[in-house]
Amino acid sequence: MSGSRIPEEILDVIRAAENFVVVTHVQPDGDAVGSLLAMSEMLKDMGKRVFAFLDEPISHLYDFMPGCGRLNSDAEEMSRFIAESGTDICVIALDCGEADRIGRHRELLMAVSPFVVIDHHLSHLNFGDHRWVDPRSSSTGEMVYEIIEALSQTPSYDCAFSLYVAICTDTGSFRYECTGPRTFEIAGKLVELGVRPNHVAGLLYENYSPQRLKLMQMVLGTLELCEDGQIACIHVTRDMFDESGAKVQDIEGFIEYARSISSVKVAVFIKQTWYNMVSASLRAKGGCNVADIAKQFGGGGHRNASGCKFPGGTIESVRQQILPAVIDAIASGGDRNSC
Ligand SMILES: [Mn+2]
Repeated sequence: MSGSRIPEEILDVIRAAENFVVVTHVQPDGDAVGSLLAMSEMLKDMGKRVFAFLDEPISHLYDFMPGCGRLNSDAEEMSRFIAESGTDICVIALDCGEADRIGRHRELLMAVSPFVVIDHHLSHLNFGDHRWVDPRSSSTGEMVYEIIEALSQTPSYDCAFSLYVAICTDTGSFRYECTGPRTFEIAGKLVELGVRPNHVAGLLYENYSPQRLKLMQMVLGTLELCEDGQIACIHVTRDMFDESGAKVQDIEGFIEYARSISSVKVAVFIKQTWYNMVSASLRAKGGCNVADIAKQFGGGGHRNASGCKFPGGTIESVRQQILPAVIDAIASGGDRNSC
């Protein structure tokens, strides 16, 4: 099923403005990078001036994306672009569940008006001037496609490619719950525009370093099951990164292996990415709402995928905090209705 309607004022703002800064969340995933590139591409094709800002240089997992050379992480340059644009400027934040996720330059960006927010996180905390938040959408990429269509634009090949990557990654290759008929309809249109699914799949899933597999071997070696196999817990330590030679971004997708065990309802991945920073990712199967669990620890996300941070924590201290909350959530069954 397709999601909620796009607020008309968002389409009006996009039609009217000449200058745009497009941003997404920190530690950007495929949906974030793909949506950012696709939106920037469409605006450029409409003849607008676009500054596509990424808080940090793009992850090596996504540096194959067409147009990623146009991403700019220079905040001073962005500041100049905003100043030069005067009052004719609009910021579009994509896939950000809350203002904090914009990153270090949040204040500079949020001083700009109009500030448009397009997001699909269930735990979304409202911010900005105009919002379209649709937790039933499979991905922000799907929402960007709807905007392109509502504006009667035709995506270029690069734009279609970016949207396909966004949708493919955020749906776990069309497997997750929010994958609906509209998701396939849009994917079909992107394929008609020239995107080759096998080509994208090769770049996304058969393009890894041996170091990533070495790290995966170590992380899967930490697997522990508890509560009769309903919870799977894995972890990574800073030392494992150093020993394997893998990069922090290489852990993307590891948690899916913990979730793949048939008895598992919630998979927990505790990550010591730096010596003073531990975070946890949660993935659910079935009725358990892990966005609610993450919220208890100041995090957020989707019903089936969420995360939270524990600055200064240790793997063990985080495990001791999180496991009781997961056990409670499984016992209460969770909210089965929302996606
Ligand atoms: Mn997303």
